[in-house]
Amino acid sequence: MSKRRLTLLHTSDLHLGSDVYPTEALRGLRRVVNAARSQGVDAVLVAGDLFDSSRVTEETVGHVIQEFRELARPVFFVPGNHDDLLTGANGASRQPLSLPPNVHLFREAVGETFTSSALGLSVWGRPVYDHSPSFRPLEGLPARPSDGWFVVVAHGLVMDGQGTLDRSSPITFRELAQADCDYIALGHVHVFRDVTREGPPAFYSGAPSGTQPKTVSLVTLDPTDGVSVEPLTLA
Ligand SMILES: [Mn+2]
Repeated sequence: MSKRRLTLLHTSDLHLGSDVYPTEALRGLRRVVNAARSQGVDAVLVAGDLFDSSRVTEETVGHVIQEFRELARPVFFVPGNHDDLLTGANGASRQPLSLPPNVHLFREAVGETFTSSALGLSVWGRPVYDHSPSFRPLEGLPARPSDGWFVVVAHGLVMDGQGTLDRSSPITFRELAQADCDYIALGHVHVFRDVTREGPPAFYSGAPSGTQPKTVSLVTLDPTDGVSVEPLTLA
């Protein structure tokens, strides 16, 4: 696979089916889909908490799948701690989903890689089955594939790691610095934030709905100019 210029839209924390802001959450999905189209991105990364809980209606799930299908470009989606509908965590019954071929859902507990040879892009993700301090979202990150772009999608809390890691799904700056990839797409914190250290660019995208500024990350992977990341504020 050769490296060519790609643009990716990175989003997270849509919380569809929220009891608190159900309509606003659906508007957030619409903003994301509109932005993906208007920016003409090559692929979409969803860094967890797409759904709010296992109580999401089948209608909402069907709507989300339909929106992703109609995007007609690869969507890479790693479940976060709220996506027990998909992971079956917290005793939720896992809903059998029939996904369109452009939607790649990370299900393997130890993490897995999806590759789009058409894009020259590999994406690794490890779903949150056990939102606890012992779960490490970046644990088991494999070596970079021999060719093409390599992006990581993770849902967790970036911490300095100096004290004890007493928060759930922790990610340390050391882990970010040591990750051998081109971009780390993070979710769990609902505001756009650059957490890059010495390693690859690592960003929280912010959420596309709610009361805080509504953002996604636009990521450009360029063989000549390298990787650049900018927040896109959603109307
Ligand atoms: Mn979360």
